[in-house]
Amino acid sequence: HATLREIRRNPEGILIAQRAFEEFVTSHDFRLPREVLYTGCGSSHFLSQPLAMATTRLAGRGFSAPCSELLYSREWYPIGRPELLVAISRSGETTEAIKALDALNVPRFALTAYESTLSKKADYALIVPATEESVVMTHSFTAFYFAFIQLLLHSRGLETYDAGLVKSLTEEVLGREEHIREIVNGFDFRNVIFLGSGILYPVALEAMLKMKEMALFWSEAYQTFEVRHGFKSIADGGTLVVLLVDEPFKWHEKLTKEFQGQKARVLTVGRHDAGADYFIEVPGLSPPANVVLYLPVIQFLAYYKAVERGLNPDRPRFLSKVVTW
Ligand code: F1P
Repeated sequence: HATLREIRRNPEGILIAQRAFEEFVTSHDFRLPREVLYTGCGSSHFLSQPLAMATTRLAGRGFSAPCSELLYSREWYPIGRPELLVAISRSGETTEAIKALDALNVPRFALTAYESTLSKKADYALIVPATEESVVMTHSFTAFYFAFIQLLLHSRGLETYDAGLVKSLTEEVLGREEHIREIVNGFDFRNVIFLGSGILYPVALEAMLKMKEMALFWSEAYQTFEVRHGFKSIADGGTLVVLLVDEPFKWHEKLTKEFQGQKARVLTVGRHDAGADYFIEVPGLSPPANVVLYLPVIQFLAYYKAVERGLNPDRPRFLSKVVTW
């Protein structure tokens, strides 16, 4: 499958991203402003969320909304006074993303894989050529994220990440592929709940989408401890709970026990196992780049669930690579 090849290309995506970032900053005298509004559709929207969070964290204000909300319901959102609109689209041809560029009267920035309608229409374009055959976004998500985080750090006068190091840590995570396949094949779960907090929450959302897109499979995502407030009633012996966490503390262990008490099984993805049934270790890397190391894990999970269900994740039913209208 193209999808599998593309997931395995995550480390290469880091280098593609680094090259795109370096080319961009050498050819443009550009700094990201303090207040930035991010938008996209589907995976590109879930990518806009951690970018907005990182912007807020790194001495600024970031906000994200799906393109369609920006177009038709923006009066309901605290958009603030953005100085730049960043539209994200792998294809650069998604109707809503192209239209969203015109939603506000501010400078426009495109983050995309191609010279496209979006890149040509925007005032600035960061083209990260992590191109994909599959309908679903995998390594392109990672590459777009890393390239933009580098640009953000550079814009704030902060030290950028060592791309070679991030690439080798990503390779280490790819080494977990067989273990992930065994977990998926060893437990025939009927539904899956992804949990993440802070910048790992949008990773949980992306994981939920990957499961739906690739494996046509029932999945949910919550901010980690929010799941206890009603939502956990659906978890039983047929449930896999995937806990994404850099540094677990007591509450994570308690949460794991609570789910195990309901006969659900817990998979921790992170630095320590927090008492879970399964554990995928992710090497240490400071936020916001740590996100990069979780992405191949959630992509492999969805991929192997799809294969187990006899589906072709390259061409999921009812979906198309570019959504136009
Ligand atoms: C956005 C998107 C993808 C999704 C599917 C349909 O595409 O929603 O995230 O996986 O392929 O399109 P794009 O605007 O990033 O090209």
